[in-house]
Amino acid sequence: MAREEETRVKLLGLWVSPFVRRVEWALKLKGVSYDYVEEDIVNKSPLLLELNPIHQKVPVMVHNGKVICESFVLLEYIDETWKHRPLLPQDPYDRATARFWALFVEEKLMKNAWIAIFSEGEEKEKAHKVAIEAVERIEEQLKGKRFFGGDDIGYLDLAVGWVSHMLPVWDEMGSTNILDPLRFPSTTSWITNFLGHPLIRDNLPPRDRMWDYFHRKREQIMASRASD
Ligand SMILES: N[C@@H](CCC(=O)N[C@@H](CS)C(=O)NCC(=O)O)C(=O)O
Repeated sequence: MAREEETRVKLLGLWVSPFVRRVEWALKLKGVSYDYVEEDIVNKSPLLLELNPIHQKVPVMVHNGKVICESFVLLEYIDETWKHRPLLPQDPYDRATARFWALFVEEKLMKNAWIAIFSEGEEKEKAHKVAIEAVERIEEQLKGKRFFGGDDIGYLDLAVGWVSHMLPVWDEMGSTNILDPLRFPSTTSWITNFLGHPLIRDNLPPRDRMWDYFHRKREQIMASRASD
């Protein structure tokens, strides 16, 4: 890989963002060096607003002057630009399947696990049920495998990576026990395998800081709901 090309990557991110984290993992797995710029998403910088005027969200990556947004789009861009150590499977059907599950986990598990930590009563029960059903599906995908794609970390592991370190924090905060290790042994083993990878282990948001961050967010959401 040309050194010149390496230095031309800039990533706008937020330390706690699962969307940013998956992009950072991909860059690191590929050995691409990049300049990281931490954003304040409460007071967005003029640079963020200029680079991602449509969604105004991180991650945003700039490569050789070209701007790319949306974490799943970025994972694919990174995989296609730096072709060594592929992240997506080679077979088209396997690629389609990995993309399908990445979207499924985002829509069903991430959304509902988050709702379950600050809601109550029927709303919490409903979100909890959908989240558990999503983990049941993940469990089926992982049976007998170290990682989603087999023996090494790939696209789907990075897409679902937040489940390994963020979901346990949410689970504890919301007393939800979505990741019940007795019910989901394959998912629990995957978490151990994923977190055991040196590149992942060394690139995780600190647990205490995550706790404080989500605790504050949860309080804000609950207060604004109470005043509605
Ligand atoms: N679908 C986007 C989601 C990105 C996203 O929601 N980023 C959050 C940080 S975790 C953000 O920038 N939020 C700012 C806002 O909502 O205004 C992706 O996968 O990149």
